[in-house]
This record gives sequence, C-alpha cells and structure tokens, in this order.
Amino acid sequence: MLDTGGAADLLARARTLTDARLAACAGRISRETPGHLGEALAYALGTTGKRVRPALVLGSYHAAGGTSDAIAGVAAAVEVVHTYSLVHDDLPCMDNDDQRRGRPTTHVAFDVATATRAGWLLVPVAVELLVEAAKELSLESARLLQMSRTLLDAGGFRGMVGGQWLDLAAEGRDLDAGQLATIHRGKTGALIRACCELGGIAAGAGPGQMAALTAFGHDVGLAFQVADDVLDATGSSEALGKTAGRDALLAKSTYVSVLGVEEARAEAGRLVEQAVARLQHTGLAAEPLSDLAGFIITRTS
Ligand code: GRG
Repeated sequence: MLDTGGAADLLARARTLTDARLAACAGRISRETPGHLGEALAYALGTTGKRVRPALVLGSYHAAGGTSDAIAGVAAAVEVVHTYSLVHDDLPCMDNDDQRRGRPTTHVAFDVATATRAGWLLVPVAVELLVEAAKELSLESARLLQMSRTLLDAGGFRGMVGGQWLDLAAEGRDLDAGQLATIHRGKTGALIRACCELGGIAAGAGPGQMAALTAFGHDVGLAFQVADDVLDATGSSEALGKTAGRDALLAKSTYVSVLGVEEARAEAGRLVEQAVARLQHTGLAAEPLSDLAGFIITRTS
C-alpha cells in the first residue's frame, strides 16, 4: 500500500509559495502588457492546477538539504512553462479542448490568436522567474546556467515539444507500449524529471544524489502520464476540470487502449516503486518526495 501522507503537506506548501509568485507575476504582466493579451496572460496564470511540478521542485530541493523559501521562484518558473504548454495543448491545432482546470480554455475565453501569443509570452516569463530565483538563492552563474539548460532542454525538442510533436503525428495510429513511452517521456516526463533535477541543482546535490533525482524523475514522469491516461478513461469531466474521454475521441493510443485499465494502473505502480527505490541509500531525505510519487498515481484529478 502506498503511503501518500507527506504529499499533502508538500503540495499545500508548494501551492502557497508558488501561487504568491504567480499572482505577483500575473499582476505585473497585466499592468505591462496592453489590452486583451495582458488579460489573457493573467487569465492563464490565474488558473489553479494541482501544483505537482512545484511540489516536486520543493521536495527535491529539501531532500537534498536546501532550506530557502526562494526555491519557490524556481518552482514558479516550471509552473509557467507547464501553463504555457496547457494553453497551447488546448488550441484547435492541437488537442482542441474547451475546458481546462474547471474553466473555459484560454482560446475560448479570448480567441485563438490571443491564446497563442499569450502562450509564447510565458516562455520568457519563466526564464525571468528562474533568473530572479537564482539571484535570491545566491547561486553562482554556473549553477544558473545548468538550471537554465535543464529547464529549456526539458521544454524543447528533446523533451516536451518533441514529445508533443510525436503525439500529434501518432493520432489515429496504433502504437505499442514502447512507442508510447518514447512519446510520453518527452511530452510529459521531461518537465517532471527537470523539476527533480532543478531542486537538486539549487540545493547543491552531489553527483550521486543528482543521478538518483534524475532517475526518480524519469520514472515518475512516465508514471504521471500512465495515471493521466487512466483518469481520462475513468474520470468525469467535473472531477478532472477538463473534458474526460478526450483520448478516445481523438483516436489516440494510450496506456489504457494498449494495456487496459487494470494493467495500466499496475504499470504506474511498478514505475513508482522503482522510482522510490532509486532514492534509497543516497543520503537524500526522501520521504515527502516518495509520498508525492504515490500521490501522482493515486490522484483523482
Ligand atoms: C510546438 C509541437 C509543439 C508543441 C508545443 C503544447 C506543447 C508544446 C506540449 C504539450 C505538453 C502537455 C500539455 C503535456 C501533457 C502533460 C499533462 C498530463 C498535463 C496535465 O498536468 P496536471 O494534471 O495539470 O498536473 P494541472 O492542471 O493540475 O496543473
């Protein structure tokens, strides 16, 4: 039985710290960016997700001995990249969805051109948040460079964008589990892995601990998507805050279509077990992070 007790505290702390940064950021942007575009940026940043990625950043940072609340700026930077990806993912040229986080998607609330521009504008906002956080954490420039590379690489063609590209190209095709893993390790997993790495880098983790955090993030990132596929097939739109059953509608191969619900759940469990084992005997204070991995595959939204 997975213990997810410590996850609630970590998620609550991540929400409090990160949301304060995101609210300040949204306020500044809507003052600086005129008209519809500023409003759309503030709208996208004002939606409340689960904050799993910020919690992974905080959990990894604390696990590696970091103590400053300024890590919230790094967590906010990742959340902003994630937010941009959701805004663009929902566009008519991608998954074409009208509900996200319990509200109309950004292109429905505004229009496609505004949502597209708002998504693009969030990328430099994320970099700015990262740079500010590095300054607050008094990190030397080599570590800021390493963190920038980690975040941008995960968000780029070797990660999220490349995975999304493959995912779109695969619509209507039957994939096997190996092909699905390649797509989702990029589309969803890369940013999740980067969260764990960013926390470790910010805390000054050594090579052994960094390798453990990377391996943990690699497995949890894929487990997250397997759980997402199960929720899409079994959850309600009300609970998910987005349209349920979208994968079947778009004729997407998913872990559920390939493995079935029960085997997909079992696969998510195996991945998390493996992820948690990666953190053992590393000197990392890994309990909250391990609990968070359990939450990621037992969540209901
Ligand atoms: C140019 C091809 C190209 C792509 C642009 C849109 C995009 C980049 C990538 C899509 C990435 C994406 C949306 C992956 C899905 C990840 C996922 C399962 C998101 C849901 O995450 P949750 O459940 O959401 O954490 P909340 O709302 O809780 O934050």
